[in-house]
Amino acid sequence: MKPSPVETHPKASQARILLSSVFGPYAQDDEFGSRSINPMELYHNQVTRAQGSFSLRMFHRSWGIMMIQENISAPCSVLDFPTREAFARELTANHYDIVGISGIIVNVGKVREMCRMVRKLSPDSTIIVGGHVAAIPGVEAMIDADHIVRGEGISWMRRYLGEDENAPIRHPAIVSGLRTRIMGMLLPERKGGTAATIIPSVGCPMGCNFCTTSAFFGGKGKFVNFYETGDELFAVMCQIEAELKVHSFFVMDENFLLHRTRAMRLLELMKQAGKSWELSVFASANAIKKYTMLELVELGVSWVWMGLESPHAGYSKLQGNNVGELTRELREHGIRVQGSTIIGLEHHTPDNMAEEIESAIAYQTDFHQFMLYTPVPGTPLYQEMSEQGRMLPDVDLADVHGQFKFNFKHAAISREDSKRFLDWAFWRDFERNGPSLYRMCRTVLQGWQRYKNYPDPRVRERFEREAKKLNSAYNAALWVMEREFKNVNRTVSERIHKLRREVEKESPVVARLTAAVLGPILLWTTRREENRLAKGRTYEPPTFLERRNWVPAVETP
Ligand code: B12
Ligand code: SF4
Repeated sequence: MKPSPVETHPKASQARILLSSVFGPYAQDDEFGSRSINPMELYHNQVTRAQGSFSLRMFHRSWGIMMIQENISAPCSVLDFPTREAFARELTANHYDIVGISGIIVNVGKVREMCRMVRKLSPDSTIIVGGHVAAIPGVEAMIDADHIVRGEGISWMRRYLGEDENAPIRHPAIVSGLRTRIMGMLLPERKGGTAATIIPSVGCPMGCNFCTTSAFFGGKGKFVNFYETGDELFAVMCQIEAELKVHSFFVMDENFLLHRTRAMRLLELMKQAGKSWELSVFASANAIKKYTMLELVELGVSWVWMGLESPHAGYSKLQGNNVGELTRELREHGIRVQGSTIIGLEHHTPDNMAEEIESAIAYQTDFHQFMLYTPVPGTPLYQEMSEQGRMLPDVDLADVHGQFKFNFKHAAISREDSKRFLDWAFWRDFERNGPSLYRMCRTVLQGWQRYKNYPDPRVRERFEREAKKLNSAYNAALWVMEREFKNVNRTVSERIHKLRREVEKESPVVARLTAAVLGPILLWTTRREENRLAKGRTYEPPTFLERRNWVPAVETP
């Protein structure tokens, strides 16, 4: 190991840098730690994975390295989702002084292999590894890197290159999702059609014991703000709105609503400028309760990802909140809710587990993520479990992703049963509540009916935009879901039918016409997709190579 980088790289900002995410393919089982049940997808990995052809499929870029690239002045390439061959090709086609590799804990085997490849193919390069993989205790002995960076990487990299680490953060224009696919249809990618990702901060001060993001950026009471004020955030959002022609933002901040002063200032500026923006946010129940429903609606909050955990678990973010009532109220105001429930908390037993799952499902959230209670290296929970001697010794880190089996000894639930309960939760949610796409349509309709005559034109405009989709493509999708669900759960099929009738009441001609014309096509693509999935079809993200401040290397004679 070279010494810790208090000193700068000898070439400082002249150093040529490659930043890469770990290599694919991802949705397969291999020796480097890819797992077929752990694809490079958000929804299909951990939210809608039991929903077959109705599962929402999409990819997200590696925003950490995109943020670093945007905020340094050195010539820098970002290679995202490479194959091993593409990584090798880039290492040999260009000379890089620094190779930065970004990974999370499950990817440690790939990070190890990439370090090995750099040493072989580009022996003069300095290897820097960052991202959550750096939180593994003893990682230094597992991979051959020169520097392993824990926590926030922009300031570290600026420091290493001798640049001003406190300079304002520039935000790259990031399209939040790509290659979106549902019911066997690849959605067209038109400019402005997909939300932009905005990253106001990293970390979360709530410090829940299992939370790896919170722990990685300092733990309880700590986090790193990229944009402190509503004014700064508003300016960045305006810039990205202009660049990407979006009015919808995926706000990648672990607990956006916790910072009320910033959010309320943002609302004030949005009102002054007449911005009819939509925000998808992560927020804990205690943070949501800091706002009235009207404040949330006016702020454009249209989708909330919130931890439901379990009412009996005692997390401070849930204290004093009736989560069931809150999720219902949000949906009644047109705010889609993505609930997140943990399977295998300390108080769970084989006797109460099914009941706890049933009550979580009874909230009828639009989306529902289930995750195993997982002591992840670097978290207080991991520390505690290790001290109690409860960590299972032979679990491959590639399997510690919360969607397989316990990696610790639970007081009452066996490792095998952990998987059974988890799989059952996904299946039961789908069977009882129907496809998330239907549930989302239901919430959108409630919002539209409630706010279509609201005095603030920004709010009306937002709900109108959503209702337009409901009256067209979504209604055709409802037609298909109603048919297909007849065999799964007749009650759900009838509920979908009722919703479709309501949608058609709002817009009798367009909605009926689209269902009649587009419905049969969608039915065909849905069934074709179902067949493909049954035969084992998986999806992989494309490779990206993007250069910034790039000048071709000067050949030395
Ligand atoms: C978007 C996302 C994804 C995307 C993939 C993105 C991608 N292209 O890799 C999807 C949805 C596909 C995904 C999948 C998974 N994810 Co994910 N994901 C996230 C999420 C929500 C945002 C990441 C992000 O961009 N953050 C903002 C950026 C700015 O922060 P950052 O990435 O941490 O980068 C900063 C530093 O870490 C550092 N840094 C990062 N890279 C590098 C490189 C260098 C060289 C340096 C110096 C520094 C550095 O600098 C950056 C700026 O400060 C995070 C949660 C979170 N809030 O971060 C989880 C998170 C990273 N995912 C996580 C997990 C567990 C998974 C999955 C295993 C799914 C699952 N079952 O939960 C899969 C694995 C997929 C796979 N096969 O590899 C965990 C990681 C846990 C851990 N300790 O390893 C997180 C923290 C969520 C959580 N709290 O559990 N994920
Ligand atoms: S509130 Fe959510 S993001 Fe914050 S520490 Fe708890 S689990 Fe992590």
